Amino acid sequence: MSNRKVQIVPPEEFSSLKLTERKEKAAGIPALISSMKHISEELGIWQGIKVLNKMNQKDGFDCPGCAWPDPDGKRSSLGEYCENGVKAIAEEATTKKVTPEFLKKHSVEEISKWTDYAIGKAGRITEPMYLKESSSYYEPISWKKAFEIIGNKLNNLSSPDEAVFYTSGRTSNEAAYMYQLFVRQLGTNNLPDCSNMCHESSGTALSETLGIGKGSVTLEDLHIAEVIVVMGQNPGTNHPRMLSALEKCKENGGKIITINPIPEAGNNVFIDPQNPLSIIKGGEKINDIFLQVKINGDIALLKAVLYLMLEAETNQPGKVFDLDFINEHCINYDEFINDIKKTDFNKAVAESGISETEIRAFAELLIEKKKIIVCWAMGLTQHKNAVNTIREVVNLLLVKGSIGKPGAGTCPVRGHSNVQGDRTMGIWEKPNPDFLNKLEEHFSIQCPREDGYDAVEAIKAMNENKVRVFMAMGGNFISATPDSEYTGKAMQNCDLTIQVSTKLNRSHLVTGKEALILPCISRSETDIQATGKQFITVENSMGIVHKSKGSFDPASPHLQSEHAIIAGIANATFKNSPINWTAMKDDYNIVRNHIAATIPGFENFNEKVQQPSGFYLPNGARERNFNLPDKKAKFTVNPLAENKVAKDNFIMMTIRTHDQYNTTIYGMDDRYRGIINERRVILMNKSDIEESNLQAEQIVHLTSFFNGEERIAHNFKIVPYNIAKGCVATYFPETNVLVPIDSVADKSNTPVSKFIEVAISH
Ligand SMILES: Nc1nc2c(c(=O)[nH]1)N[C@H]1C(S)=C(S)[C@@H](COP(=O)(O)OP(=O)(O)OC[C@H]3O[C@@H](n4cnc5c(=O)[nH]c(N)nc54)[C@H](O)[C@@H]3O)O[C@H]1N2
Ligand SMILES: Nc1nc2c(c(=O)[nH]1)N[C@H]1C(S)=C(S)[C@@H](COP(=O)(O)OP(=O)(O)OC[C@H]3O[C@@H](n4cnc5c(=O)[nH]c(N)nc54)[C@H](O)[C@@H]3O)O[C@H]1N2
Ligand SMILES: [Mo]
Repeated sequence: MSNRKVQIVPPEEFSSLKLTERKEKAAGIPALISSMKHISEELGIWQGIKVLNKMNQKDGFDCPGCAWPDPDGKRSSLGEYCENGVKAIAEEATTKKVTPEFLKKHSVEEISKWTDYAIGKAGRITEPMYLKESSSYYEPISWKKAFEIIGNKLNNLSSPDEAVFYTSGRTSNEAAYMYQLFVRQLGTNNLPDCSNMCHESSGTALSETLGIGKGSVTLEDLHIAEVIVVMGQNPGTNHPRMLSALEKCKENGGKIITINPIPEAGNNVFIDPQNPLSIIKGGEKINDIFLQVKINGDIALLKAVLYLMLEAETNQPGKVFDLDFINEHCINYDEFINDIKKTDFNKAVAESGISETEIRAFAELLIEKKKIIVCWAMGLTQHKNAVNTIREVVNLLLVKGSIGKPGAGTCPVRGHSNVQGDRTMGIWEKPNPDFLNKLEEHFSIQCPREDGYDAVEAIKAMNENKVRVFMAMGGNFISATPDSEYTGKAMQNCDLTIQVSTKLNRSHLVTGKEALILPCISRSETDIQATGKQFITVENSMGIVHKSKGSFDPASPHLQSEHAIIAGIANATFKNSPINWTAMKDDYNIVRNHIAATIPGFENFNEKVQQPSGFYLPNGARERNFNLPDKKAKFTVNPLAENKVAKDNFIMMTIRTHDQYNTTIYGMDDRYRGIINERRVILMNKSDIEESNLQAEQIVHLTSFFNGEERIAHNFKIVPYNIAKGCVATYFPETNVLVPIDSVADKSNTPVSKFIEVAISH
């Protein structure tokens, strides 16, 4: 165990809270001002504008923010980005630097006492750095030496399964492909990724019911849908460009329903900052119906609505459900209908937390319409019964025949900009055997066949001393994972931890006995290899693969691309390799040729990718050609959720502010929610505050309960908020310390970050 005394959780100290009005409206002039503030602080206004002009353009680079797609046709000359895309790029293109001198001055113990905000603001890492077993200070190391240390350690393991290789979702297709290939050549499937904590529940539910773990809609479908339901998602903050699609849908007469324990800005009114007319008009009202569901009351709500729809269908057969579609394309319909018939309607209404009148209005809308899209994100996926909830979403779409036709379908809105592509490239701890066969045949290697560890399993294995080496291709494993104290100690059991990173974060401080930081170039930067300037590709939330090419000078001349880093490690690990790693690093076209030969849908990759807007990957659900037995989609039976907590306790969800990208804290404000300059807050319903004899802005402590265990986090200020009764919200990652490692979703093993039973004390 590493004996450095580092702090695993962020300091429990306050900034200085100021409360303002909650914003009804998203974007508009305040968004422009906020973006420009971040840009000028991090890289200066002129350089900033130059960078922004290249973002999401056909000849430019893909925004490192979210995975929302770009328009297929003309791109706006004013720029294709949003406020939070600007912050993402400001953070990446910052001129601040973490140099060897910086790390000589500040020990890991010292930095670990800083807030995540302060750690991130230190800037871009400029050189490979090494933390020796006996030292508290990183020192510079050559790339060659760093690769040798890794190669030696890997070659001395008693089994390749003693190494774990994590991926965060920013990694390009080409780098992800090389990474998983390296890991499989080494002999393990230990490839956990951020998906395990994110949309794994969606992938699990969709694969089982529709034969593909991805969404089925395109951007155009959103524009022409009759109804879009947005569940468990905060697009105004996390996918701001989605608001333009919702606005287009409304212009075409569509209705928007949002289902959330809190009314998020932007679900209400959206002002397109790139459209002067929209600014003058004061924006579009986006939302038609807002249903303030209790946390994890979604499955109850869906069942209540399906019950009412079935009633209407029984009265007018064939008028509500699409029986032709059901007969031709689905199985298990009778079982599903029997289950809905048996639903205790009043119980379902009560558990949803929504009034019967509102549920009836929602059902009426669905009864009438034929083209329905459901969008969702973490509010559905991070629950114990997440897979069941998403399967119920699929049931709703199937009865309406709302899959595989224009204006209808599933829309799990992805997080990281290439998280979907990484999976397509084989970053998965449970690989498909056909894919492994292809790799074996194409590369003359032997692939391991046993499933590897996912994120939670990897942490438990570290805790049990079964992992000697942990490597992360991006991300911030320590802060993103549940049960921070447990995870931190587990990580410190490793002999060597390796982080391929752009910016400093807590995972560089809470490490194994030895640690390496391998700094890489970022999306917006030029990548020059032996054969010249390279580009990379990414896959967005709608399965479109397209090019991304950086054009700015790397933050430091010592940086390497993720591809070169993987090739360097592979060359240092394998003596007589049948795979030519150097050729791949010298020319990414060669990587793409390998991808073309081994992954369906990528045939002629190097030609197809030259199309300016990229190309669509095959998607069976989109064509009603379900990749399941008999090519049929499957109805499922899903019980109501168990949402019990002890009397006086609350259900807590951990959410993102408007000023962060996961564990990267851009700033201290949550502007749309009117919470300024403080992250240690707890959002609470006014009547709950009164009934608990608490007060606004009072300082409280939180204890979480699970399976007889307790965890505690101190110092949060109460913010009265319009949140469903019995529910509270805090920010991720400050409260990850309260998320129990064993509290995971059934089947997907995703940490339950949106349903934590807590007691509030003072
Ligand atoms: N600017 C910015 N963009 C991002 C990110 C970021 O941190 N910053 N992160 C990226 C990543 S990796 C991801 S996965 C996505 C995350 O995007 P989101 O899923 O939008 O992110 P969260 O903040 O987790 O918000 C969850 C939403 O679900 C609601 N919710 C919570 N529990 C429930 C529930 O039980 N039922 C319902 N119906 N709603 C619930 C919350 O109130 C909140 O509005 O965004 C991506 N884009
Ligand atoms: N309690 C709670 N926990 C959660 C969640 C939640 O809602 N609640 N959400 C979960 C979700 S949805 C996700 S996706 C995970 C996120 O988990 P991660 O993906 O592990 O975390 P990030 O904060 O996105 O990682 C940020 C770091 O990535 C590095 N980085 C940025 N760009 C690049 C790049 O181009 N290359 C490389 N190599 N590195 C780069 C930087 O060093 C930066 O510090 O967290 C999960 N954890
Ligand atoms: Mo995510």
